[in-house]
Amino acid sequence: TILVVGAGGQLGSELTMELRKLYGDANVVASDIQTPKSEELRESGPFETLDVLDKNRLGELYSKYKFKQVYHLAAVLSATGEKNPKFAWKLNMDGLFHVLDAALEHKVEKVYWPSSIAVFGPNTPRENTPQHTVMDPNTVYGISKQAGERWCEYYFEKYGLDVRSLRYPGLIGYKALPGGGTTDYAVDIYHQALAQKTYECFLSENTYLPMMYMPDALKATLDLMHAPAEQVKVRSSYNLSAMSFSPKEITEAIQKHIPDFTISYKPDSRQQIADSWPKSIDDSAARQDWNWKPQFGLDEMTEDMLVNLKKMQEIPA
Ligand code: VAH
Repeated sequence: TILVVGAGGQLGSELTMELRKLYGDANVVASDIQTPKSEELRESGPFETLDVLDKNRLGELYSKYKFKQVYHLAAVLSATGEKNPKFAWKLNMDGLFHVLDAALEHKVEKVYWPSSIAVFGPNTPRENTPQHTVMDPNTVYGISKQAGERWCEYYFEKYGLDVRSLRYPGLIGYKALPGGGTTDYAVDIYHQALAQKTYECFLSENTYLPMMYMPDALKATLDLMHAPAEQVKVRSSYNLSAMSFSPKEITEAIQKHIPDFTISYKPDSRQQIADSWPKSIDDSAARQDWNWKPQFGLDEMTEDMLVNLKKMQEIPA
């Protein structure tokens, strides 16, 4: 069986459904601190409440289900983390330690833990950011991801735990809303374009950020987890990339479908976070080690997002 921690989140809810398709509904236990809103997630397979800070509860679940793999996706993201730095550090770090220690104790075969482009900071080269480079993250979320990468590599080197990780760019999907990140504008904009044909963007028009459509993120995660262990040479976390765009460019892509869509700009505190992150990422290590290759660019994603969001709006909630 597989455990997904944080299964109710933007990535967790889609990854859980993908894993259930692959391994069978009954073999993928979804867990989160609260019952997920998505009925599909609740109805399609086992769900357990789990606060990842509750080590005993985690142990109970490991003993009950004897997990072979664990996907630990529970975290406080960048923007939310800045509002509550100490809690963000505690949840992101203690949550990771609980999952790693339980995985060792219960002989879990593979652990997945997501990192992020947020591990890079103001002094990191911002174009084609290398796999190994200067990293001076200045958000608590980024600091916790950098520390988390160090610990994942340590558990692999020192204890032989097969833990794998990807530095996700901003993730965009239509099935679940994002949870308090700086890249969330790129999801909100599609909803607003359909709902009211205008969007007030919290980042400035030329803020370039690395982004990825959810199907590519799911494929990368499963490709990495299915690769033979000896091919997984990076045990901190792999750079991963699909595209980079600015609010101006995603607006132009949407206007090809909704010509009278308009955008206005009202940068807020998230602008500083975005300005500390890379504009583009060099993911050649992932391409070499386990044949990573993205499928979706901005136009393909925009078409797919609008078509599917329209369909979801037509089906009464
Ligand atoms: C965030 N969506 O904005 C997340 C992600 C690269 C960004 O880590 O915090």
